[in-house]
Amino acid sequence: MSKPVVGIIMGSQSDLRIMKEAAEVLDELKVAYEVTVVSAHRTPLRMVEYATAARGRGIQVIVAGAGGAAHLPGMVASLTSLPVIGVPVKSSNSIDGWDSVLSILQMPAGVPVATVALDGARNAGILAAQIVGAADAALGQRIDAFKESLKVKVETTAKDMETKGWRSAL
Ligand code: RP5
Repeated sequence: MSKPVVGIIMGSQSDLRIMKEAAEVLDELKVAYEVTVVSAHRTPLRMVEYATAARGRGIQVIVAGAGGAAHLPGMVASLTSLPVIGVPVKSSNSIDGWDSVLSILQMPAGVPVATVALDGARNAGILAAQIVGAADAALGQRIDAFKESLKVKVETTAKDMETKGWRSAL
């Protein structure tokens, strides 16, 4: 396995059921990553250590997921010049998910976090791959092929629906 270029972190082990989707799509796209738990509230010094050391270890993008009072992505973004993608997680302590969406989305000027949809870890993984792929032609080609497969899937479904009737698509 080559050196990780994407760091996937989450506030709690309980976020893994969602955050694994970022890892799974990075596997599909053959992008090396690492996965760990870093809690902004329970392990603040570990968060500082992780965020400040990540670039030096070769990480190019951080995907950070958290639920409830979701401070991890924003705080990590405040500590590093690496791009940070935030995943709001609907967790056991979420009111309805909006709490973590807004915590991650509404960052102050100067400290951006690229926020994906609630529980949108798969998109976070794809976006991380696209960021790395901007300067990696081979990865860029794999992402193009991935996007092409999405197109073919929709076109095949549409054709089946049109020719075999909508019931065939249920
Ligand atoms: C957040 O609190 C975590 O990111 C998680 O989504 C949520 C609940 O954590 P646990 O109580 O399940 O550890 O900080």
